[in-house]
Amino acid sequence: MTTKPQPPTTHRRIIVRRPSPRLAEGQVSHIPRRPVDPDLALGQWEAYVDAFRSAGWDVIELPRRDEHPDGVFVEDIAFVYGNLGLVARPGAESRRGEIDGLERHLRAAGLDVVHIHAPGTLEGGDLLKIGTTIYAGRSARTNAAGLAQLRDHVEPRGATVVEVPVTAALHLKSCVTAIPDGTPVGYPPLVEDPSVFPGLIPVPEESGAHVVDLGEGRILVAAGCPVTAARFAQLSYQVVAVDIGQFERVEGCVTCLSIRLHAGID
Ligand code: CIR
Repeated sequence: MTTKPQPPTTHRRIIVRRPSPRLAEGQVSHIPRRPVDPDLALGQWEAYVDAFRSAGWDVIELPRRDEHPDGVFVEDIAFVYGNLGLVARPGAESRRGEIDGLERHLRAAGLDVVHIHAPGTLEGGDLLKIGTTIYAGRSARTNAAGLAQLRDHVEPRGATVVEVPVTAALHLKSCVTAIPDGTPVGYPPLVEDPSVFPGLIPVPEESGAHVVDLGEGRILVAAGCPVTAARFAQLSYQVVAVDIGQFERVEGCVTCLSIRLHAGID
């Protein structure tokens, strides 16, 4: 693993999309379907976005696409590496239309845009970026052709792609993310091959494996992983916890509600 920094983005921005009133109809693959309260979800989403604003991030809001129940989970439709914006091709057919119009917004954010094409499928939730290493989950949503196209786009830009099998959860980032110093954190029952991740910190709560680097020593985690949050605080991180319970009901986590444009761990 190398932590050589990528070309810096000048400031921190997130791309988000307001949740659809049909969020309850979103895909669920590894958990039983449960009801979702759309009003509560909207309030949780607003608090999530506010956590970034409070940490100094600018917010780019994509147009609403209420016909897409999973449209709020924008992490899955793009991947950003330096100045490259990769438009994904979701493995879930119900999510394919979510990419419509995305290229324009990525270009407006100053990115060079490329696309994943059929037969490739790839979802951003399967990509974990630590310095110039991109851990790439091969999952039910991201296939070999998608990963080959990813390599073609990022390796000439200096990245190393490390393929990781993912069968126990939806995406790689459902199992493993990383804290800002580049150390991976994972929930052991879901990490199929821990040897892939040097120095992996095991965490005792599933949602504790989902960390967003907010910058300047701050990290965003979901409420509901207090033991893990206390551990991160001991490592001197300032932990910001947000309740995203309504999104967890449709297998979302704290990473998947935004695309981060920054130079940090992602
Ligand atoms: C899906 O199954 O596609 C959505 N219900 C949840 C997507 C969550 N994405 C993520 O964690 N990156």
